[in-house]
Amino acid sequence: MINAELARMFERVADLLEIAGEDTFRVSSYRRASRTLRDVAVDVGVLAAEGRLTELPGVGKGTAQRIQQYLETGRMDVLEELSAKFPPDLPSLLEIQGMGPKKVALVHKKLGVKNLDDLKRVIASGEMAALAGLGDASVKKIAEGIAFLESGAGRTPLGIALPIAEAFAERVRAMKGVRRVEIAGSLRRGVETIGDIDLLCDAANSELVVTAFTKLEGVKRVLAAGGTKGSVTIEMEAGRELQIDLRVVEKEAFGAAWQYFTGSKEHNVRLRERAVAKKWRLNEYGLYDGQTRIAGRDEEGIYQKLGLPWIEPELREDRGELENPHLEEPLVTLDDIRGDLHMHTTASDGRSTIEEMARAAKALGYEYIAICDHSKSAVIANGLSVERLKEHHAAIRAVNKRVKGITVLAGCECDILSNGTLDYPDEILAECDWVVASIHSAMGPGGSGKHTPTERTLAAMRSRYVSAIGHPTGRLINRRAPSELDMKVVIEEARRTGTLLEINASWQRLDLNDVYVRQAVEAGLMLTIDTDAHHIDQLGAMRLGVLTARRGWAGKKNILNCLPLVAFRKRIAAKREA
Ligand code: DGT
Ligand code: CA
Ligand code: CA
Ligand code: ZN
Repeated sequence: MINAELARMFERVADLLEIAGEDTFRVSSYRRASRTLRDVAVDVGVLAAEGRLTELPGVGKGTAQRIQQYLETGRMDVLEELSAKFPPDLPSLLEIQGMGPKKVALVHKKLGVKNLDDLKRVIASGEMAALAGLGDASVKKIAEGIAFLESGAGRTPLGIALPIAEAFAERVRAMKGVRRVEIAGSLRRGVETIGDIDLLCDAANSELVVTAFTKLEGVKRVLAAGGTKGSVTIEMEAGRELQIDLRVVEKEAFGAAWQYFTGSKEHNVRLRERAVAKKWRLNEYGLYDGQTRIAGRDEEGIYQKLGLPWIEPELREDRGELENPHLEEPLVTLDDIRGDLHMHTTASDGRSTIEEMARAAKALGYEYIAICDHSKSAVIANGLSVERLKEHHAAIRAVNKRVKGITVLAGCECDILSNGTLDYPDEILAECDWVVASIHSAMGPGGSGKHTPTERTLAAMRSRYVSAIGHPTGRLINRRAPSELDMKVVIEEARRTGTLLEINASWQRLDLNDVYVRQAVEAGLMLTIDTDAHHIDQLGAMRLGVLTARRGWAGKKNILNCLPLVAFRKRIAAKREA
């Protein structure tokens, strides 16, 4: 869609302006425009035709003109002029942790660095550390940033891949003669990053479908187009490509194929061993006793013949699901979720109002939400002073009265400062219905001060007013490594103090991750799943958090926001009154 394309272009302009050393006001106006374009559900092309572009938040006259120019001519002067000044791969260096725009400009100017390979070379040769203003420590951090980036290289975050896969599945479903389309692979298992998208399809004429698939709008390259399989790529940000595989399989083998291509490979290996032990064969066409196919039409049949209940895709990682296939209680589902306890509004760095959030959450069927804007030390996020928090809470309570059918709680996301203290005094926290405490600063290994992230987290949990710890490890998928939290200690203290740990469902975070969720669930801990939405469109991220929870074997009883409001309130009060 044109919105996403324009959003990418403005993002690029902002990056290049930063490298060029332009003032931050101009840079952030492009970033704002980019974010708006990403978020709005209406087609910008339609708005432009109606002359209504400037109605969008963050889109002024200048931006509107640039959008118009691009829609009319397919070019954008400002981007072309800036692009001409720098090598094309230079902005991608900004993705490296520790490489800000000043450093990118510096290594480009002084050392002629044009791309990642150049950067690695000047790090290895010591030329970079010798530059004035850069020390060994900062170069070491950048080297670590590169290693981290490369460890996840080429993998697409779940939250980006999922809607793309669903859109393609829908388009294949609409083709003539197509009877069924399903998502398989790591995406079906809800893995946090995706190597490629795998689609399965049952159709009357497989060649026709494969051909039509390779001709879908948005396809960049066709890697394969055979009788039963098509493989294409689509373009992602920074020139990256994402592969989509489509396999057409016969109806009688659909279950076997779905099982096989869902994986994981490790799970499949173990399952095949069970088949071999019975002197059978298991492959993508079915389960065979000699030449006879004894299962394959559906997944249940395969598992059943192998003496197993059907296993949830999110568990298929060979992490004990074959030894202990019977769950005590079903995994949590999106339907079980009754509220969302972490979201921002225009009062701090969000882009929807309290009332918009309340109405959108109500439309999702929620019983309650908590508005949690940033606290005063979060300056770049427009954090609230005590005075502003009080006004904000009054506004939240007014919305709660006005909007019927949902309870809107007045909360905050209180920074955990570098010495482990909280950003608001106790008497202010006591006025909040719900407090998420999060680390947003000095997160590096050991933090920048004397206090480690573990110590800061423990200190926050010991406050009776802290209901939950937000995004506990602070990681950003593919961008920032998790802080070195001693999770065992954190979980134990969470249990002792009655503090919740959050599964932050934002696609950039998914923090806690699946492995830590499992650890918490095994310790009998309760967790929350929250979207940290900054716009009503982001409330839908809840399903990503639910997938992560399911990968950690969490049932409804492990998730606080599956409780009805009254029980939920009791649980919070219990910690305060303990
Ligand atoms: P990805 O794409 O890297 O995120 O991960 P997957 O799990 O989607 O892997 P992919 O796309 O290479 O293959 C899809 C599934 O097909 C995989 O989960 C299991 C199955 N599969 C692929 N290759 C093999 C194999 O060599 N042996 C077995 N047992 N299964 C395989
Ligand atoms: Ca895949
Ligand atoms: Ca694949
Ligand atoms: Zn937040």
